[in-house]
Amino acid sequence: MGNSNQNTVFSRRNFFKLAGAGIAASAVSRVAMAALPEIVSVEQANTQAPLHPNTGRPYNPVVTLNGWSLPWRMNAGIKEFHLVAEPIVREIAPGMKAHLWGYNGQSPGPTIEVVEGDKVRIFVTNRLPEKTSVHWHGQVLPNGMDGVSGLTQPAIQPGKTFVYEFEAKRAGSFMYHPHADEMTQMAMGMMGSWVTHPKNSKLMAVDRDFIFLLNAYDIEPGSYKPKINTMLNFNLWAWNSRAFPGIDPLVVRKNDRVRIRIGNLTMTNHPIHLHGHSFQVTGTDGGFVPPSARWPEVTTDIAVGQMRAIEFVASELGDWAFHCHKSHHTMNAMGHEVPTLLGVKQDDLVAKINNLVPDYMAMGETGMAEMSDMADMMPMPLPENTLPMMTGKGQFGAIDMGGMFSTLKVREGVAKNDYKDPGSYQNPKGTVAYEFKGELPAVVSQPASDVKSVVEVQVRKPTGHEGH
Ligand SMILES: [Cu+2]
Repeated sequence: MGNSNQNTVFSRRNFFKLAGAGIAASAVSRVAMAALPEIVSVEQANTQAPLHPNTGRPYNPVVTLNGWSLPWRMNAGIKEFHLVAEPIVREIAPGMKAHLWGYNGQSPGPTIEVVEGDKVRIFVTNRLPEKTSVHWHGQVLPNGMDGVSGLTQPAIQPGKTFVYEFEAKRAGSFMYHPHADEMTQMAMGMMGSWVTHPKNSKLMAVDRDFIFLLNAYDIEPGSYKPKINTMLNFNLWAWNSRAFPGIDPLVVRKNDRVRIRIGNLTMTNHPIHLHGHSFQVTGTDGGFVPPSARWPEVTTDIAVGQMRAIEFVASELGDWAFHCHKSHHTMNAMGHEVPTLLGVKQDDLVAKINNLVPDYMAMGETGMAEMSDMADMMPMPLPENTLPMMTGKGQFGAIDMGGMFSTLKVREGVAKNDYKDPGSYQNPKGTVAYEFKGELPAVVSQPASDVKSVVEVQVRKPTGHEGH
């Protein structure tokens, strides 16, 4: 921790304690004379309290899942932010840390929140070992502020600071990411969310407003750095650089109107699925969707480079699964190369392998869930710094999930700004699936229906091939 104003690193939690709701204002007073806005950095990977605006136009702040929003200062009517591109260490989930590149201490970088019509100035300091730039994905802005190195500006060389200035013209959900050596820098975790709130804070108002980015890494078990030229074979599917069980739950009060904004900066699409409710897609990175163009959904596909905002009323109490529907995206690193062993008797094999590898255990004979059940009973030795394929524990046992998975926790009487995990849902008596303990009836063969016999008649049977 340096004593220069421009180098101050502090715990955001303490900062909130000190400043209360006055975070933006106190940041200003401490550095009022400095040429550059203070650099705010965060060390925790858990969801931070929403940043309520203390200067500028009012708005309802978002909650960044496993992330935070960047404080700003007002300078002659302009909102000034300071982003620092730098190598960081991110906890992907308890038990695994990754050496990534990010902004202001974390990957993804902090969410930037402004209001439609705000004049914005963003200082970007490059502390990476190579050049970078920041592209403001989805913004309508002067061409020279678009952040495409070589095309719209010279790249920001290591050690240099560049200034971006534009007006936030359109309300909506956006992203930021480098446009210089993109393959490396995005594979290393450089990205962040951007929200432009509507000028009229009553427009599109919700009770809880979450945001996160979909991202993916290829980090070999036992190592710390992502492989940057992987195109398809990622082994860590993450939300805001966290994998389940490292992703916080989305906590809401019953009958809250909820918005979840999700941006995709991976190299594949993700069908995001919510249990127990139906939602509407109310926003894209092009802005809000007119009400007449919305339809009910329980899964929405988010293509590469897209941002989607979904909205619903959290009418159903419970712990509802919320996840990517590609089943390989709800798995963690260990186990991607495991062959299918369903139904394969391994007893003899294990005896033989045990001569060579004493600790070898047979796995997958009845499905892969035995891996998480086993981990439950006796933790298996894992290589250092990786995550078991499927994990997470619920009140009824192993959840068998990893990667892009979390829960929407709907509860009665949650206080307005309370986002802390309320624990497992207490299901009312008689509302949980239960075991039937009686006799099973015999299997009855369904006689072929008329339709089926018609089809059979129409199929020309091959003749003279009895031997086949
Ligand atoms: Cu997915």
